[in-house]
Amino acid sequence: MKKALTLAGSDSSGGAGIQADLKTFQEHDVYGMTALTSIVAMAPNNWSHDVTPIDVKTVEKQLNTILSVGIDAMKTGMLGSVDIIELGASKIKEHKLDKVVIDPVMVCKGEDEVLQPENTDAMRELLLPIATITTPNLFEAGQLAGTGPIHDVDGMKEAAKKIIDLGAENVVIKGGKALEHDKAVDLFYDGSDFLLLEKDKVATNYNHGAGCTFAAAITANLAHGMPVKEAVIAAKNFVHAAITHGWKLNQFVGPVMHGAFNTK
Ligand code: PXL
Repeated sequence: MKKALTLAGSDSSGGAGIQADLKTFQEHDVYGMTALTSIVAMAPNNWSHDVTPIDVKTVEKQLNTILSVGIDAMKTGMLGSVDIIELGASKIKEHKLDKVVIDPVMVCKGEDEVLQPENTDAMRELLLPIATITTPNLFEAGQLAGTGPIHDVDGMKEAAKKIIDLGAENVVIKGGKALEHDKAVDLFYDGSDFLLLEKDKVATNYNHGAGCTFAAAITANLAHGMPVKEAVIAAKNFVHAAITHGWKLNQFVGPVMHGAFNTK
C-alpha cells in the first residue's frame, strides 16, 4: 500500500483542507495520514472563518508518528505559523523526503483575512527550496515570486521562472478561470519547458476545495511513482471532474465532488 502524509488544516465543512486530502488519497488508492496544524470552523450565520492553531509540539508529535511508519509522498496545506513551517522544513530534511508537494495556502477563498507576510516569507525561504513541486494559485504565485498581480499567461511564465529560481524543482500555477483567457489554464514549468494545461471553464461557483484536491491528487500520483509532469496532468483531469460535479452544500459554500473522476 502506498502511503501519503498531509500536513494541513481541518476544514470542518469537509471540502478543503485535510478532508479534501484524505478523500482524494482514498480515490487514488493511497493510504492517508494526517498531521493537523489548525482547525477552521465557519460561523453558521455568515460562514466567516475562525482558525484555531494547534501548538507546534502537538504537530511535531503527529509528524513523529507518521514518519516512524514511513511515507511515499507528502503535501502541505494551511500551515498557520512560522514555527510550523520551520518544523515541516526540518522534518523534510531530516527524513530526506523527496516527493514533497507544497501547496502554499495563504488565505481561503472568499475570505479577506489579513495576510500573514511572515508566513509567506518563511514558505518562500524554507519550503520552496525543498519542494518537488509547488502549486500556487495566481495570487499565491504573485506573492511568492514578488511579481505582484498576475493577469495573463506571460505573467504566469515570469512568476514560474522566479519560483524555480527560488529553489522549487517544479511549479504549476493554477490560473483557473480567474485568468484573462478563454480556457481554464494552469501553467506547468520544470525549469526547462512550459506546458499549458487547458480545460474548458466550468460555469460553477461550487469549487470549494479545488486547490487542495489538485495538490492531493498530485501527491497521490507521486506516491504511486508517476513522474512529476504525468502526475500533474492526471491530477488536472481528476480535479476537472471534481469541479464539473461541484455541488451546493448550503447557501454559503459548494465543494467539489472529490469522487467524481471515479464514479461519474
Ligand atoms: O482552500 C484553502 C483551505 C485550506 N485549508 C483549510 C481551509 C481552506 C479554506 O477554507 O479551511 C483547512
